Amino acid sequence: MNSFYDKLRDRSKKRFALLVDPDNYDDRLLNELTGHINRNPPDLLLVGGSMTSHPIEITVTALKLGTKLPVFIFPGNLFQLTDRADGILFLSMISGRNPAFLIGNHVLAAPHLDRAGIEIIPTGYMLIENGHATSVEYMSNTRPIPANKPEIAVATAMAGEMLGLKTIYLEAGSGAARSVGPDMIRRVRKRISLPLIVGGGIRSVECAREVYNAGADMIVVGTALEQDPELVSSFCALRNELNS
Ligand code: 1GP
Repeated sequence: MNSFYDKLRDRSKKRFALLVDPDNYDDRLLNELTGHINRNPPDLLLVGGSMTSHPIEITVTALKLGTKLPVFIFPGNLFQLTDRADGILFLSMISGRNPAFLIGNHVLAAPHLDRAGIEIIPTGYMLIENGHATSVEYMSNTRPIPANKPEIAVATAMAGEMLGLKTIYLEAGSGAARSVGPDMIRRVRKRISLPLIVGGGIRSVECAREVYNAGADMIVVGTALEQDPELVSSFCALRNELNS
C-alpha cells in the first residue's frame, strides 16, 4: 500500500488537508463534518491541537469509522499519540529554540510510535508571526519567525531539508487573522525541493488560491471549517480545478 508521503511528494498535484481539533467537535458536529467530507473528500484528515482536553483517539476512531480518508495525528503534545491513526506529522519545531519541541518530546514518543507501527512523516514545523500571539507560540514557548524576515524562513527551511526532514510546514497558527504571506511562501518554495505545507488563517477560497499559487503543495484548514463546514466543498473544488 502506498504511504501518504508517496502522494505528498508527487508535487504535480495540490492537496487539501482538513484539521480537526477534538475539543471543537462534539458527536453531532463530527457527524455533520463526515457527511461533508464523504461528499467532497479532502486528501488528508489531521487531528490535534496546541492544547486538547478531549482524548484524541475518540475523534480519530470516529473519523476512521465515518470516512475512508487517511487520518494523521497533528500533535500538540505527548498526550496526542494513538495507534488508531494511520500516521503522524512528526513535527520538529525548527523555527523555535525550545529543545523539548525540537527533539525532547520525540525521544519520549519514539518507542510508542515504533510500537504503534503508523506512518511517520518527519516534518520541519515553522511558526511564522502573523501580528497576534497564537496558542502554539504560547504553548511551545517559542518565538515565531518575523513575517518581514523571509530570509530567516528560507534559511530555516533549507536547514530542515539538509537535516533530512521530509516536508516543511509553514504555520501562521490556528485561528490566525491572516495566513503566511505569498512572498514568504514563494521564497521558501524556490529554495527547497521538499513538499511544502502551509496552514493557519486560511479562511477563504481566495486566500487558499493565493497560497497554492505561491507554491504550497498542501494547505491545511481548520477554523474556517469549524465555522462553516460547507466550505469543504469549495476548498475541494479549488484543489480539483488546480489539478485538472
Ligand atoms: C493550524 O494550520 C492549522 O495548525 C490550521 O489553522 O485553524 O487557522 O485553519 P486554521
